[in-house]
Amino acid sequence: MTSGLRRTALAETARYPEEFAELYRGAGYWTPETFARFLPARAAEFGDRVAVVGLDARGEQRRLTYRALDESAARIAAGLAELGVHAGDRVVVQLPNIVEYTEVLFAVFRLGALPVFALPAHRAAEIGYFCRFTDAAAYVVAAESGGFDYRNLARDVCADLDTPPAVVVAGDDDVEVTASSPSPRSSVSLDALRTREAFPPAELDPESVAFLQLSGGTTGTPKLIPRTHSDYLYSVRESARICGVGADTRMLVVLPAAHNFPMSSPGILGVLHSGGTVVLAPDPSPDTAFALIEREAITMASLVPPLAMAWLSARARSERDLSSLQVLQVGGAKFPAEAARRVRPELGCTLQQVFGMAEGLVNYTRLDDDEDTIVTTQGRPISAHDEIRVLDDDGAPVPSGGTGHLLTRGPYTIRGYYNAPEHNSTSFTPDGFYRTGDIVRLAEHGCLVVEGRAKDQINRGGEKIAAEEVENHLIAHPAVLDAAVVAMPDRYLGERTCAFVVTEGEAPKALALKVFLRDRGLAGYKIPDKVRFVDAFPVTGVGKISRNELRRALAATFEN
Ligand code: OOB
Repeated sequence: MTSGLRRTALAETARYPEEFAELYRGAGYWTPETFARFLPARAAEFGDRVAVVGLDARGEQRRLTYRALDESAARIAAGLAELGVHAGDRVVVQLPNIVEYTEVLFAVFRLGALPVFALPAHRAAEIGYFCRFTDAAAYVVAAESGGFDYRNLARDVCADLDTPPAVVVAGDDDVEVTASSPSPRSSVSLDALRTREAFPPAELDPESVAFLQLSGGTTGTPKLIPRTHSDYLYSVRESARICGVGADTRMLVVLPAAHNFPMSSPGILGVLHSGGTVVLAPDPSPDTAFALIEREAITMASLVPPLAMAWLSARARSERDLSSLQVLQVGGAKFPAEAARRVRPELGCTLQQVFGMAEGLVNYTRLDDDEDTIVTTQGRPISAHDEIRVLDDDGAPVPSGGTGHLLTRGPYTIRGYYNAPEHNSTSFTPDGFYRTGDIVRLAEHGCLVVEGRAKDQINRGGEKIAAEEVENHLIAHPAVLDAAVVAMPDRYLGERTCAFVVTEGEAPKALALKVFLRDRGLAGYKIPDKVRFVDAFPVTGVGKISRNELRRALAATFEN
């Protein structure tokens, strides 16, 4: 019953007005294909080709053909169904870049259940929220990864929930009880689910919600993004075409696989759509990546700017043969032109800048653009039906070539966040444009140049942090009266976070505040890099904290 009600709510938040739906169907953008049938169709077409290469949760090297991947997904889907996961249910998936990620993803899709894409860096605060807010039926983790035990995290999360999800563990599911989580909860190993019979692909409405993606966010709690089969598949197909992805593409996935960029721009889904091979990198270091490029004859990879810089500086010291690499995509944060210019001469491949957002709109520089466009712009939209507005602070269009707020509407950009009516009323215009919070300039040939950001978010090398979310956690400390989190410039990451804090009584040490946030279960990348204690905040004319003033103060410190 609850699940049925929730499903209706989900369908409502994701609905496009009929006139637009008709337009997108009529243009051939939205097709009847769904993610439940995506892999079975590719397995029929590409059966014995290798779909995925990577380590599994136990560290064993695996190569899965399209047929083998589809068979695994079909059996895991049956196992999940026996656990009580049904079409329309939500499944929080938190897996590192291991082959099980693809098996589980397509198992959940096949059932018609909705993955909720958590990142490996998320901890109890985020995961608990996702489980509660989406009323998750299951939560899938790896036993251990990067020195962190996700079984303990699952137990901590479940202990706090009235109706905990079924926990599925990839890798060894031996229970290890810690002091912080003394009551072990039942969980099941992914391998135990594999022994079942194949589950048939669900029959789904292609315009229904396929999954919930995470927003970088600007608010106290993360927002969830409902993407439909039709809208997302359109962006995947078009991205694959624009980026020249085909059956010969061998893509290295370095970024966390669940992020929108490596998943769909054109990412894992674009490669699997086209019959190519996805190679999952177990860690993002240039050494690991270069060895895999050589061994697997990688043709394409996608990176955030700090990793691209790390590749550039490691290249000179490396003996590896990178000659197979044709395209290096860089996005998620602004890639400085000076670094962009070095990609072709030093890495021997074409740079493609990608400016996208999990809410929808993705821009690419085209592979045949002139070098200046590739180096100095963030590309142009995927679709002829992506509508772009650049507006001044008062909402009036800026003159051609001017800088302003980017708003967008189109065939794969959402019309609202899941279950967030208040936030939606400010994040979207009444006629359905999404306010991206990005400040852009429309350059020649319709290319966008990202000039800044108006939203209260920190972009820490591609990882997005909502200022308000961290501030709320800081204010929960008994000695903290008020907090303001802002970005400070950083040579390597582009930005890092600085928390300005007003305290009462004896100020805690900065380290103690960081430990406090960690103990509250906040993901590591959201813990402020710097904490500054101040007596009071500068305020704006209307009495709000002036973040601009704080940013200026920080920038001045860094110039000295
Ligand atoms: C990607 O998606 P999100 O949802 O993690 O973050 C979106 C935000 C954008 O609004 C913008 O502020 C920033 O990230 N951003 C960039 C950028 N790409 C993203 N800022 C400057 N230059 C760029 N190239 O980050 C994402 C989703 C799909 C594909 C690529 C990136």
